Amino acid sequence: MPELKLYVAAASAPCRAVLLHHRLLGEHAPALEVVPLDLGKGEHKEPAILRSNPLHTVPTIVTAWGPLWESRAIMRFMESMCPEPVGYPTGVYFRAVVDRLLDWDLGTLYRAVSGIVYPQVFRGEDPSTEDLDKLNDATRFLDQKQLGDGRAFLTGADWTIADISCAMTLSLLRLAGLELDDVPRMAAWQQRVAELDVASAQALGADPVDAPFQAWVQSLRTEENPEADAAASGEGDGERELPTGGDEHALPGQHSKAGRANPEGGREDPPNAA
Ligand SMILES: N[C@@H](CCC(=O)N[C@@H](CS)C(=O)NCC(=O)O)C(=O)O
Repeated sequence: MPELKLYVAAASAPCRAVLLHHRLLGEHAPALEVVPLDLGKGEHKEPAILRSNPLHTVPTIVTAWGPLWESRAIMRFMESMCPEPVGYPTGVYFRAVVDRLLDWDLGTLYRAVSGIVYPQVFRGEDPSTEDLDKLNDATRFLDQKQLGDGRAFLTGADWTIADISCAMTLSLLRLAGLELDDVPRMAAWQQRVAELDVASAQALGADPVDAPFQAWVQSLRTEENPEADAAASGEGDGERELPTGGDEHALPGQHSKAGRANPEGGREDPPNAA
């Protein structure tokens, strides 16, 4: 019997963050029932969901103690449910640096990314120079400051929930077909997070968490260029709504043993986590 019930829209960035994080918890992961919602059909506004989350956002998780929403809070909660934290360090400073990145993601990176992507995808508006400057400031910070010393992940050799959250936020740029120049370290780090997704999916015999999002990106490309992409993508219905994915993207009751990229790496304060 799963201890936790997680409502998701499978292509949503914060939902993918929570789903990928749960997979990466591996054998430590609390049992989870994943319930896909179709936002296009308003399923997130059904009375049962509103009773759990009056703000009707996904991801929302229902726990033995009560409901919880906000992806970053859910990931911290999941870490607390594990016998030992996996992607949330124990060292007080190291943990605070992860919290700092999560706060920066929510307050700065996500705003910079969504300020460009959503007007473009949903209203066909081109980004302003100011919007692009904000995005460039954020991504250059990641590339040059956070990853500038050649570390594999944002705070060191191992992934943390800050990597998952920031990478999922940045994935939204793919909706706008926006590829950034001059951020090679950031691009390589994004690839590392993508590889965590692929490896944990393979361990489960499941699709990567990215798959429904990839399908959404592909459907937008098909709308823009139906002839070129028809064969590759199948049909697009012209609706620009967040797809929900289907049951095939729900997590099975097993957990990946893929775990952290560097399982031998420490969780205590390292000298250079900032
Ligand atoms: N900051 C929240 C964002 C949650 C959010 O806005 N989710 C969107 C999907 S990406 C949603 O639920 N939209 C439907 C609604 O707001 O009614 C998080 O990280 O969980």
